[in-house]
Amino acid sequence: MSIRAELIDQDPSDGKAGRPLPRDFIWGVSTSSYQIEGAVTADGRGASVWDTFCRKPGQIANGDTGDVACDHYHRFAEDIALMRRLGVQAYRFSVAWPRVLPQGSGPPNEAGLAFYDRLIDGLLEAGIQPWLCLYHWDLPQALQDRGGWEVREIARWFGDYARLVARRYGDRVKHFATFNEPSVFTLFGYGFAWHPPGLTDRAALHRAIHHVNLAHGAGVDAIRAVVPRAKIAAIHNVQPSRPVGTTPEDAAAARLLDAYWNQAFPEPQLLGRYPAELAPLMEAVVRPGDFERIQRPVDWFGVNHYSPIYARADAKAPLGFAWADAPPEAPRSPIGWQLDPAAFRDVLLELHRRYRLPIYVTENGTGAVEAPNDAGEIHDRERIEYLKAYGEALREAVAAGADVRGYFVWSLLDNFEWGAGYANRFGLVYVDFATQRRIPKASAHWYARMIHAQAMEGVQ
Ligand code: IFM
Repeated sequence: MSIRAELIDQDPSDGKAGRPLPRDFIWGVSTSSYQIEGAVTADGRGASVWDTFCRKPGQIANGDTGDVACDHYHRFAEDIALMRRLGVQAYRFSVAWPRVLPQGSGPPNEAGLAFYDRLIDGLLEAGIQPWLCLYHWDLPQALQDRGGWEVREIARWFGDYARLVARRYGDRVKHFATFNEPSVFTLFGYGFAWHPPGLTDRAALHRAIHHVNLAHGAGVDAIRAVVPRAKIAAIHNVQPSRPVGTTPEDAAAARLLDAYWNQAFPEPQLLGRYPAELAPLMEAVVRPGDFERIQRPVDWFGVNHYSPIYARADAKAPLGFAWADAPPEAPRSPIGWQLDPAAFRDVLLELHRRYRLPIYVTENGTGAVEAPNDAGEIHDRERIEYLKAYGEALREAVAAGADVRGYFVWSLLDNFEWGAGYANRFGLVYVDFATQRRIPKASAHWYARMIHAQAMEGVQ
């Protein structure tokens, strides 16, 4: 990418602030299958729960769907070229389970598998490491019809899917993640009805949590058996959970949200137990031997971090608490998410202290409602400021001892932002969804320059 002086900040300390990172620190970008691929009926892909959910009136802003998204399925080579020009060393993407197993289990779809061959080969040719995530929320609808995450059998279905993927790509992919943000798709899908399957059912939520944890263990075992040297993890979203008010009830609500959001998956997966707030609630679904099945050795911790979250006590809500807004005086991003880089630093330090695994930040970034100016450029200064501030927080955490080894911006491209549809843009690269034209934003130029400066520092 040519560095366009008028589009980048001239501060020579951009995002570096003089604190050294490990020499082999990885800079990357992240995406996910349903959010970018489109081509939802191409070449034998089966339906996913998101295809179904998007068709329910009122669920997605503007009635948007992932039917076309960024058409990455057909334009992946152009997207790899964009990454190459950014200078990223790694790309985290997810495999669409229904593209490779249209019914979720049973016969694989060769055309779907071949798509990821092309993607992985293209990345390797471009010198970019493929980091493969098995599950970023697009469950095959056929498995949802058989009970989805509520049935225990899904751990075996997921293990079989993981084995298929590991066998096919394990010769070229070295970094695998089982799940992306399991707490989001379980809590939003079964507690708040904001994601598929659209339920507010506490017992169903607890079944889903436990079966995702069992599936994680089965997935780790399947990948390890096929690719013994693979580096395997799960990716968790971790952000401080805060009470919106000062009452003891709000404090309890924040503790419960913390348990569902930050602990329901890492604690059993890494420490072999549910957190105290959840343990009694999970008793009905946990069977003898389950924690041994769940707590399988992993190699790294994937953390996605955006903003603190807030809870308010609400006795009438299915979970006993409501999702709440940050205080009005809190600094916010253009789409209203609280800005708090110190929280990011503290989360990294706490994860290091608690789990003692190498940490990779697999998502961090900020959303905006954006359009090109008359010159066709996107001057996303707020995103650059965000990336600088959060980059500095990361450096502070590393300087204080956190073992953080990589950072992936969410996201490479503007994409389908779930319930917000295409309104909220998180990309370093702008996507004109009418024409599929890609335009690197000022932040893309900034990120390229920062990665280049880091590389230069490393060779000195
Ligand atoms: O777009 C999402 C992504 O799918 C999961 N993490 C948060 C991002 C921004 O909301």
